[in-house]
Amino acid sequence: MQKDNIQALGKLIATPKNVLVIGHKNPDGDAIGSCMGWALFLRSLGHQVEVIMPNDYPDFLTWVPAQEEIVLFSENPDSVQKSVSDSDLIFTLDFNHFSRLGEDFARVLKSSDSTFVMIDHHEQPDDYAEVCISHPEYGSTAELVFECIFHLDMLDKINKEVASCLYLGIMTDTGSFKFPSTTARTHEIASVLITKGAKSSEIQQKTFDSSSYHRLKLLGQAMQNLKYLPEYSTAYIHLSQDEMDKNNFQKGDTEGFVNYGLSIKGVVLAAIFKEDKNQNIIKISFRSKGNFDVNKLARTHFHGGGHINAAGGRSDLSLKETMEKFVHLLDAYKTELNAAL
Ligand SMILES: [Mn+2]
Repeated sequence: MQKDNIQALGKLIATPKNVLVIGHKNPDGDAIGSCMGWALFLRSLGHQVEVIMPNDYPDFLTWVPAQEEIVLFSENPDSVQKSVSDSDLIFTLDFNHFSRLGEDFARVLKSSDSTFVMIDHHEQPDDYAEVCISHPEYGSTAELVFECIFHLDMLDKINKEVASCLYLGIMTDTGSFKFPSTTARTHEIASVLITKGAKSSEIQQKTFDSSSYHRLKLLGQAMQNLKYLPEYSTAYIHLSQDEMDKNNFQKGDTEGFVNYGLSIKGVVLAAIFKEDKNQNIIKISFRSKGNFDVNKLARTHFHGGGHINAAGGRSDLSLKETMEKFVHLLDAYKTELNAAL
């Protein structure tokens, strides 16, 4: 972490300000955890803080401390617009490009003359932030938030609530400390957070063991649709709109499904293709093992991006055509795929 970034950050938060903390569209555990953790920390320093998300988040995150005060742009565009113009300082967490907010919200931020600070762990950050704390080598934004507080020498400000939020972000973005981005330092940080009051087992339970009956039925359908291509070390799943409707699909229900493909022995690349008839697109998530770069794959072929081992994208083709395109592409990556492990 760069010293001058921390100094600049320290200066910005040294006096009470009107602060917004903003996460990305379709917020996940890291977006909610890092934003709420950072917001509660800032509030303890005397700042006026509002947390804004572009749209709603899944039910399994409704246990998060103070999440009930999150303002959704999708439901309150006017009040958010006012908050943005009244703000002195805007933190954007867990994303690095306004396009991750959706068009309308992005426009509001583009026209703001607030000071922006980015804290994020995705590849290729945009240049809108005065202070840009961008570290793709980190497993989660929540871990980066912890490092900021650590380098600011303010660990004493981490109470049970802040600790629980940050633990959530680290836990969800590292697949419960499984992904390669998990380091000795990650465990060290988790240990500090537990000491500060985060209840590891309880947080795991509240986050992961909160499935609905319908979600498990949908997982069953997804597993029925699982395809395995050993010659490309690849497995993929699809869900049609019809299959999701039949199983009463709720936001967040397919979270983690893609990892089942990756759990097959020898599989290096896994994908899930979900039909979205509302937006008339196919939503795609990619996961990989080893050094096979799904960020590059998603950026080059599916209008997306993310990290080396986890990325997302979309396609305007039909579900069937999208999967055909994907399978067709694999040939060009065959050597890379079979050498990644
Ligand atoms: Mn993240």
